Amino acid sequence: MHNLDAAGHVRGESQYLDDIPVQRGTLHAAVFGSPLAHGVLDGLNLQAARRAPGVVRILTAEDIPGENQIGGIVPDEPLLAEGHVHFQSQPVALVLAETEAQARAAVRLIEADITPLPVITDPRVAQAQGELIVPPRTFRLGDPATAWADCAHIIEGTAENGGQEHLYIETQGAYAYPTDGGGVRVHSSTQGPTAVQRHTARVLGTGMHKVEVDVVRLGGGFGGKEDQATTWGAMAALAAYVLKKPVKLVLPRHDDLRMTGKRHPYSSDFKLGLSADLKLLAYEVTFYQNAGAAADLSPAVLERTLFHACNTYFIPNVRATAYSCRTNLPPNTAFRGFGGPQGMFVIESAIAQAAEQLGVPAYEIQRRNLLEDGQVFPYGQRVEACNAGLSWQAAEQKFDLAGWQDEVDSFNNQNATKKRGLAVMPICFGISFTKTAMNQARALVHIYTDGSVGISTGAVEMGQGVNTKMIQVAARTLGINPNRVRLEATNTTRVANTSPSAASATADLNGKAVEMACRELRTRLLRHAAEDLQMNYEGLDIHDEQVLAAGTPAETDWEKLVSTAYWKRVSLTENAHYATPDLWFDQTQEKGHPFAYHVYGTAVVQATVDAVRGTYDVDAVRLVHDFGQSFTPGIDRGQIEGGLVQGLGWMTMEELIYNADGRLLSNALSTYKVPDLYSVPVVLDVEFLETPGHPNAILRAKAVGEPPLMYGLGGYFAIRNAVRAFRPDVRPAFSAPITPEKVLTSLYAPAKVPVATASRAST
Ligand code: LUZ
Ligand code: MOS
Repeated sequence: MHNLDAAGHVRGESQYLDDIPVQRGTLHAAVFGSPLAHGVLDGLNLQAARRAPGVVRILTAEDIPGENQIGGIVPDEPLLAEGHVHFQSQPVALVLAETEAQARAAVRLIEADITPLPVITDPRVAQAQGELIVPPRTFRLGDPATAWADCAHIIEGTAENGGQEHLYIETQGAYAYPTDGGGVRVHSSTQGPTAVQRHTARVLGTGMHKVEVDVVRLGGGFGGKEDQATTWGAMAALAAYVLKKPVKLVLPRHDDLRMTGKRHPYSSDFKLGLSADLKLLAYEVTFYQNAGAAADLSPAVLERTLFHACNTYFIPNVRATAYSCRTNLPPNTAFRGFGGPQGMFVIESAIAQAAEQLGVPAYEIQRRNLLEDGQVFPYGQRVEACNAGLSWQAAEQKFDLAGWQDEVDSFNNQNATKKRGLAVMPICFGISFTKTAMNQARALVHIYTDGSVGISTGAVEMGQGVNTKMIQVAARTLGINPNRVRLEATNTTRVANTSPSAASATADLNGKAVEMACRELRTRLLRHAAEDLQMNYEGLDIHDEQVLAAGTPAETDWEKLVSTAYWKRVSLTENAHYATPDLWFDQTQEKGHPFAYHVYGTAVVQATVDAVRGTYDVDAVRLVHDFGQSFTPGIDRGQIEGGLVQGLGWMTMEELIYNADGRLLSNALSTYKVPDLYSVPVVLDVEFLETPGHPNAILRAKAVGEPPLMYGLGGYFAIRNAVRAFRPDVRPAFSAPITPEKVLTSLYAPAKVPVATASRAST
């Protein structure tokens, strides 16, 4: 089945936040952000802005009736700055005016009186000064300290990765208005309606029951609206509540780029030990995460970096330590992969460096160390139903890896100004929120008397096709045509206490709840059929799966069944609760069973570098991905393609640059380059690995949201290999993204001198 949203999108009929008709008297808001990255906020001069045309009111921290606090994991983030400012563009005041243009014009008339304080942008500097968001964490397996003695080869190095701007097409925003009885309704472009509800209630000093959050769909999220949509939802609600007027707040792109956090840059040290036959024996890694000025989701992101520190390899002796470092940048946040890609970039860099020093292809090391059933992850979970070897072998055979490498080598022999590089990128990604409690979801299913069905869940549609999946699950479980089923907007009054749509787990968690509710309804209807109608179902064991499948009612029977059930006063509504089974994690030991299952896959990536210009093309990506039993292959393929290209962008061209004052220099699309159509590999081959899927996955179709992003890491190493085909004597620093500038610097580096790191937050 295709994505049910597609027709509305191409016709321009799909409703986003900005398409909600505004009420008469709606005020428009614009945010004044701090001009400095760190300082004491001595005062604000609002006189000129207050007198500006159309301005109705300017709100500051003093106007907050409840708590000025929106921090989730750590309560360290005010909604509006008070006393201090901690990052450039941190929200300080909210201007309400009759039009959007008037609000934005008035913002420019505000002056802040700030005494500057020293600015930190480098996570290692922050760590050295004890500026940590949470205490460091260490995952351990075996004992590297003693294992080094057994290693034939030991390599050490550092790796740096930059951040990444989410660049959802729809910027952050919310529309809020007072409701009957002193409540407020918030239409928010958020992945986490409950987070918006909870923090809005906190800011207003009221109960969550007075705050209704409604989400139809987002024009993209990618993690950027998992936590950080809350700011704008709570601000719009605050103004609506205080002024008793409808208030709309939509960030202009420039504000969105400056004010919101991004993927975390990391700076990391690694030490890797190998045996003579290239087995990985020991790995020590230290991650310095650039968290920005407040915790946001950084501690959870840090944790996932540790979970994915070894990617898809078994290493018997591991010590991985991670510091979450407080800097004066906007708080960095969730972004597809959630710290996993950063961890995986370091182990892949370590393997690449080992390969280069030992004079073997990296894939020889990768292949010999793939995870196998019965081994254990450093966090204590046993490796089960592992498809690492299966996907590797499938890729090796389907794409004739050896023949492909020969082609690349002969191309390189025949070309003086162009060189090719090949890299293999296997992935392993754990599916579940690492915070066990978040792995729960609910679904509310109504069957109406005409046989049509309305479903509410906690899932937020953000282009990933989750609505189509929920409808499929319901239609299959009830045995009816999907066109009878509608998915309602995500609303906190219908489904409460939801986890954000995140962690690749939305379809699994909400889908399982939909499946449970629909099963219960179906069982109830079949019982009614057997007992009251003496239809074909008489005497059937309605709990038997096979009988259920065989007994799918015909369409007309369905309508009769539903209508007669209603007249017999059979309930046609069901509410189900799903919690992923068998999950636990003990943070004191850093051991447990945090994931419902893992997703595997293997990509082979080819890049061609132009030695004259330093430019490159990632010209072919062929991959084998572990979808399990996909029931929406078109949508799932789209997720792989999109994730891959997003990962390639992060690794190759997307370069966030902050200056030493903490100011974002790459603050527009003229200076921040993202992949476009021409960046998509000309050859993009997505093969489905034949596997039975996993019982914890919805209808045995494995999660597809985040894992494919990490295939993009292959682009980095393919380009690097091409550079080294020109210059085998240079070993470029492991510094992502590998921009054309860095490629050129490497190509023209003085002989035998490693090229210095070119991109750190402090440059
Ligand atoms: N969000 C979260 C996530 O709160 N916990 C997670 O483990 C996670 N993983 C991926 C993306 N978002
Ligand atoms: Mo996400 S990074 O699953 O919001």
